[in-house]
Amino acid sequence: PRVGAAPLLAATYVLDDANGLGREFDGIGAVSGGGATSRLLVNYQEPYRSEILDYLFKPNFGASLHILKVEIGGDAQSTDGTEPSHMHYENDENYFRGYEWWLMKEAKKRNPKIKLIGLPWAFPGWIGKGENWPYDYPDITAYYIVSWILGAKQYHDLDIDYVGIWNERAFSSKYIKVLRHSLDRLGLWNVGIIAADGDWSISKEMIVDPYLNEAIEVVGAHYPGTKTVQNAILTGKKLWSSEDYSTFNNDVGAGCWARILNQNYVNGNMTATIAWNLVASYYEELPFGRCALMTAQEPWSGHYKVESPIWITAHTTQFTQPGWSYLQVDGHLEGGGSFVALTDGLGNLTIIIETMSHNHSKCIRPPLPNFNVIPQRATFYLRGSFYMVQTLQVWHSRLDFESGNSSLFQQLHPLQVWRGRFSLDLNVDEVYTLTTLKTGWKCGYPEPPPPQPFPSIYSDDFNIRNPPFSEAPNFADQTGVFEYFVNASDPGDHVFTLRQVVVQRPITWVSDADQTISVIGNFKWVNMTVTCDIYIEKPRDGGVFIAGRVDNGGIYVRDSKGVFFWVFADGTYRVTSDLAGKEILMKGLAGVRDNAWHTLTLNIQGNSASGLLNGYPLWENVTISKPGNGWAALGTHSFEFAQFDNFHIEAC
Ligand code: 147
Ligand code: CA
Repeated sequence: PRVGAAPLLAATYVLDDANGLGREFDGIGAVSGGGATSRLLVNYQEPYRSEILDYLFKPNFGASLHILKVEIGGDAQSTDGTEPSHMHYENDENYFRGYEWWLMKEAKKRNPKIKLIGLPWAFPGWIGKGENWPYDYPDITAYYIVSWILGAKQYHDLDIDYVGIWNERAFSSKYIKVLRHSLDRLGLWNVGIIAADGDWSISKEMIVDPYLNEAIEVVGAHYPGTKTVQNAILTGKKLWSSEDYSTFNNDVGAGCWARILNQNYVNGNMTATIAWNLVASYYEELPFGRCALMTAQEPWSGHYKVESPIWITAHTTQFTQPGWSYLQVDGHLEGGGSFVALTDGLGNLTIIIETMSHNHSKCIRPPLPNFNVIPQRATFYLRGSFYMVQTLQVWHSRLDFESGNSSLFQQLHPLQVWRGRFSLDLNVDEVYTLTTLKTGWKCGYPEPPPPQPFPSIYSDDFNIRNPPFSEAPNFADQTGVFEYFVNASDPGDHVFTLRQVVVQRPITWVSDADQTISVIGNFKWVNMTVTCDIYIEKPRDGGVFIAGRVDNGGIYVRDSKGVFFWVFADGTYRVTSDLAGKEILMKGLAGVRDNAWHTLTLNIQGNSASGLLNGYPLWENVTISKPGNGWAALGTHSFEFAQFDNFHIEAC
């Protein structure tokens, strides 16, 4: 009962299963990758790392996700970094690179029923035999993708449930059929194809091509704005929002997420929604910083934050499962907002109501047409098998944009249902879950440590015999892939190093740089000394750099500026203010050659920089104007092998 004036608007809604149910529900999920979005997560110390994973995957705990979608690494830039491929080269196979295998296993450990999806953003160059296109040799591409699925099973005992085509890029009907055929031939009938992870346009081709239609299990669209198209419905397939959200994870992000989780079904018949991205574990200054369900971007401090979208997710995920069914209802509330109702077919009922206002639920895309939401009284009539329901558990969130004191996923007093009828007074910017399930849970862990900047003195000698991951902590590759490497026969100090291993331009998703680069540290650093041992492997025009004040990465990596100190196998050096190497500040002879170790030091103080080779001054008093701050970095002149060792920064 509401205190004070009666609500302006009162309306009734009927929930009835007597005439059958609506579509089958396939779950709520999130994407790791597309790209490198979980990069910093793996280096969290325990217990924080396990806590974060619990908030994401543990059933009846936090987000309790039903679906985990990961990038099939393609050695190329895919938004916030590169992810390594399981096949860098044609005759190469390795299923222990990167962190997606580990993440899938951690998710499965917590929820054995979680559905797994793999999707490539990019492919290693050899797939296209030199062309920037993955469909000229569909058998090769299918072999590459099927290998990833087989490797998941063979080396990690992971059953992949779905596989995609090429994220947000062209699809090929021919390739999709070849992929389906390759999967079937290997007995992978249970792996469903999702297509085409872009707009809905593939549905038009599916309608006129029964073989294509047959090959595809799910039509997946991105950022559909809660709407589908007639052709998609005509395919008769499951419709998913296979990537959505991508909104900064404050309360507006939570509002976006609450609205689309309901309305993707209500307006668009979509039975799964997948958030980009799972957890913001990449440097915040990279593109789309914190556009994730929660934040864990400081492995050096252990600090992380369970943001409000986690609790919005819980409203659906803790009280439904893939395999439940939506009830047939219109789902629009008369005063604005929406509701969905789901059942397990065994008597359980879950109703999720959202009343998100326009300005408090905008997502990053597409633009949101205007609408109004007002306080309202909703009366529900439960009919059919739900007539017998007597009590509903109540979970409530109110996003408060005035005080900032939102109340998130709180359990309220159970609601008594009287002869299949109950009423609820709804305010604006609220989420309610009403459910017969008593399993809901909100508790969590003690506060993690407070935030800390990246340590201003930092070293890595890469001396680790059996590293748990192929990549060294905190290095965030932006073009190319940098891996731990062992020089078994090295007589001296460089048995264990870091090596750049991508030697051919990949089939890219965006414009990777023509150089390779990995960034590290604090974007706010102004003054710094970077030292690193380097080893050029490529004769003649091979070359490497170390850098400071690097100001860009992710999809903008090609435009990175900073202070770059290069040495080349031909014995020359350069200082440039850009990664592309076009803006030369200084150049000369250094005497560096390939296949030998040298030590580079770059010193940036105020508006002046200097460089040392093997501890001796090589150049000095180079004036720098822009940028004023940025990360440290290392990398190579082209897609070429090179090694790095004894990396050291002192910065402020
Ligand atoms: C998506 C990508 O699939 C993700 O990897 C990530 O980059 C995400 C960031 O928001 O964006 O790609 C899109 C890029 C542009 C549009 C839609 C999706 N767009 O302009 O409609
Ligand atoms: Ca070493």
